[in-house]
Amino acid sequence: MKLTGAQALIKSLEMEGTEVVFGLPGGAILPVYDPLIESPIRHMLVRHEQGAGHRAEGYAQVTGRPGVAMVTSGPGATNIMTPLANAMLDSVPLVVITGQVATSAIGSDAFQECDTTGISLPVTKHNWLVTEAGDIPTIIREAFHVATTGRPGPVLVDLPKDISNQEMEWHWPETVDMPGYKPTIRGHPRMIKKAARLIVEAERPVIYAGGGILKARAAEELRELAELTDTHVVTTLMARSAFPDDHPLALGMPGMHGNYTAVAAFQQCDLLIALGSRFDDRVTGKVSAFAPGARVIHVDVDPAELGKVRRPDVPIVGDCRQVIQGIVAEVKALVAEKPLHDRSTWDGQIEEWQRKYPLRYEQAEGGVLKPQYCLEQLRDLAPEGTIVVSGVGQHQMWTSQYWRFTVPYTFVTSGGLGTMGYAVPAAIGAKTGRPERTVWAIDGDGCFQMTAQELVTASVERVPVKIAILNNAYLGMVRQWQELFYEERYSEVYLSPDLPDYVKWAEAMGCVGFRVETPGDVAPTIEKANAINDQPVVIDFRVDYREKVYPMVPAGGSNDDIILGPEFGEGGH
Ligand SMILES: Cc1ncc(C[n+]2csc(CCOP(=O)(O)OP(=O)(O)O)c2C)c(N)n1
Repeated sequence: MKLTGAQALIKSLEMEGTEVVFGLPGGAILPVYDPLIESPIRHMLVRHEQGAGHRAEGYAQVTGRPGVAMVTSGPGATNIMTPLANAMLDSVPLVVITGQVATSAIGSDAFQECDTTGISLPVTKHNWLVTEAGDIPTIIREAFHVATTGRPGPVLVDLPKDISNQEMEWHWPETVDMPGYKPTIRGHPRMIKKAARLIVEAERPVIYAGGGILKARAAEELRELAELTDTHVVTTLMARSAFPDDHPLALGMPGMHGNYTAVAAFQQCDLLIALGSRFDDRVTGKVSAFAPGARVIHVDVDPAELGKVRRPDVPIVGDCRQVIQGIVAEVKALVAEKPLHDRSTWDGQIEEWQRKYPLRYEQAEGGVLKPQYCLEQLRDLAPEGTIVVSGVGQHQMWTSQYWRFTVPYTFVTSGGLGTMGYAVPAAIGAKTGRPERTVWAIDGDGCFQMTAQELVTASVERVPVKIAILNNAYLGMVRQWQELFYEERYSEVYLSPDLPDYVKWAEAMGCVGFRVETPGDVAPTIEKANAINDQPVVIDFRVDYREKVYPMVPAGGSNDDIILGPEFGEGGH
């Protein structure tokens, strides 16, 4: 069967089970948009290519399937670089197709030409420039394979216009053969045995669960390991929802804005069991002062992570799910002969920290609206299985702190890159992937202004996401740093509470808009929003601009210098 390169591309995407493509056409990708009309693949037309990339990420994060985006050459391609970088740091499987100028024009500064493979090289797991239409099926097969196996990540396929128009003989490769790419999945049995022994013998162990747990679909295994070994679990920002927050062994988020107990448990533990986590600086603070008395077991599918920041005592390269299963089996064998080390003193210490240093804020009745109060109400009124998507800033930290995640894959956020503007498009992508779930985006007013236009698509395509703007009229997180570390010298952080008018803006984009100014209005308005299921909804919560995120470990400082905040009397512990 003869097909054009463009037809072969669409057919290859279909063969890979692609359900939806997020994108925006232009000159160089025009040939591919034509056969898309006949394809069963749904295309969602975005308003900015950044929106296509983040949508694909939101879709991938909640479904576990790769997100697919398609854009044109030049500015279309450069506009999607931020999502690629975001997906690279958060290990999100993405397949991005970019149009390119004709091969004869490459290197001539042609209209809308840019070196897309060059620009994207450091922010993709791999990329391809197609030079023969006949290569398209194999390249697409490989692209999906690389994006979804080992440590997942974004890949890019750059497709010149003449190659899209070139004829080829259709064929579909049954297998992928990439001799240079063979991720290690099964952990080393000797290391797994060693890890199990350390866990059984530890007096003060703690599990440091990272985003890799979710990527490996290992939430069940994590729970089994924690319960079997009576070990508390700290979940990083990227691992929130991987372990139920209502579980007695759950300690919540560590790091710069982690809760006291999670941070202290790391500092005082004698065994740190790092599972799919990467010792990010926002978690460790000053590395030399991090978990000083701990031996470290580090499990990661990416060998480059082992020893990158902290040298592990037991390094295990492998898929978290399989490795945890292996550890569980070994632990069972060991405890059949000798019980776990007594942990009652350690458990008692953890309980004491939890009692003494909970998260705290004060919502005065009828007083200025606190962002944490809005979040608690959103959480308490959310239907079971609600997916929460956040932007980046104070609201993101409060969301992670105050939401109670009980179902895996219900939190979607930009962790590694910290991309403002992520929430609105990622929420639309999440809702597209899980239309049966309620999807709430918790956004900052600054973030919202970066990508709000994507709500036009949400209205047109009937994707009824819900957006809660915690509107503090500032670039709040930056304001917080200027207040604490720059002697309240506020520089370029004021935004205004009512310019733009978020309700009118929402309405102009085909959404329902609400405004909430008092604590008493919070719950009734959320209930109204929850009842709307055929249109996107935006709530503009006018919250206290002075509220700061605590606890806080100042950047570069030791985790021992955690500041609890004014509710505890200013100062450390
Ligand atoms: C694209 C981008 N630009 C700048 C920053 C730096 N930054 C981090 S948080 C923040 C403020 C975010 O403000 P807002 O969305 O209003 O959220 P808030 O912190 O007030 O909750 C800024 C500017 C960033 N993370 N991303």
